[in-house]
Amino acid sequence: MNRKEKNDEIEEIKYKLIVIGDENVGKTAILNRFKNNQFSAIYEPTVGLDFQSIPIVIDDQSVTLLLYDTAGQEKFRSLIPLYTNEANIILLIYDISNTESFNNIDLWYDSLNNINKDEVIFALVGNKSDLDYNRKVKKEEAEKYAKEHNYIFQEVSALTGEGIQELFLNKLIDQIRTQFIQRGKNLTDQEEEKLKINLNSQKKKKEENKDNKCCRCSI
Ligand SMILES: Nc1nc2c(ncn2[C@@H]2O[C@H](COP(=O)(O)OP(=O)(O)O)[C@@H](O)[C@H]2O)c(=O)[nH]1
Ligand SMILES: [Mg+2]
Repeated sequence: MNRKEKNDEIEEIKYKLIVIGDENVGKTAILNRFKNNQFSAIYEPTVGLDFQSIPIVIDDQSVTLLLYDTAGQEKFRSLIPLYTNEANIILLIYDISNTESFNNIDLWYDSLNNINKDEVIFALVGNKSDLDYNRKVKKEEAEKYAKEHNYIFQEVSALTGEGIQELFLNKLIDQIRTQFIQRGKNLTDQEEEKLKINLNSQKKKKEENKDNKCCRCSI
C-alpha cells in the first residue's frame, strides 16, 4: 500500500497487482477478463510494460488497483524481480490442465527475492477451469497447497469468466480491507487525523458527483 502525502493531504491508496506463472497459463487473459467485463477502465499503456489502473472504492476509501501484465518476462525468471518491485498483490497462476505449470509455482514464488513477502497478498489461481475434462491438477490438492502457504485460492476460467468476480471482487477486496484495518491500527494520531480529513472530503465529493459516477465498482 503506498500512501503518498502531498500538501498535507493523503492521496488515494494504490495497490500494485502483478501476475506470475508459466507462459500460456492465461495471465493476460485473466487480466483482460477482469478489466473488460467488470469495469469500465481507462487503458494506459506504458513503454515496455502493459499496465492499467482501475479505480475502486472500499468502505469509502478510494483505492486504485494498478494491474501489471508481464511483457514476456516470464520467459526469463531472472527478470521477474524488475517487474515485481513494490507489488502489493501477486497472483500465482497455473493452468489446471498442465501439471508442470502447477509444479513451477514454488519456483515462481522463490524467484520473488526482492520483496517483503509478509507485506504482500498472495493468491494461487488455477486458470482454465473450463477444461475440466482435461484436468491434471486436482482442486483439493491445489487448495491444500494454498492453505499451507497462506495464499488465497481460486479456480477461474478467463474464457467463461467463472470465478473471476469471486477472486477479484470478493477474496482480494476482503484481503485489502483486512490490511486497511491492520494498518489503520498502526497509524500515528497525526496520520489518522489526516486520513479522516481526506475520507470526509472524498465523501463530500462523492455526494456531489452522485449522478456522475465514473466507475461501476463501488463496493
Ligand atoms: N480454455 C481456456 N483457454 C484459455 C483460458 N485462458 C487463456 N486461455 C488460452 O491460453 C493461451 C494463453 O493465454 P495467455 O493469456 O496469452 O497466457 P499468458 O502467456 O500466461 O499471458 C491462449 O491461447 C488463450 O486463449 C481459459 O480460461 N480457458
Ligand atoms: Mg501474457
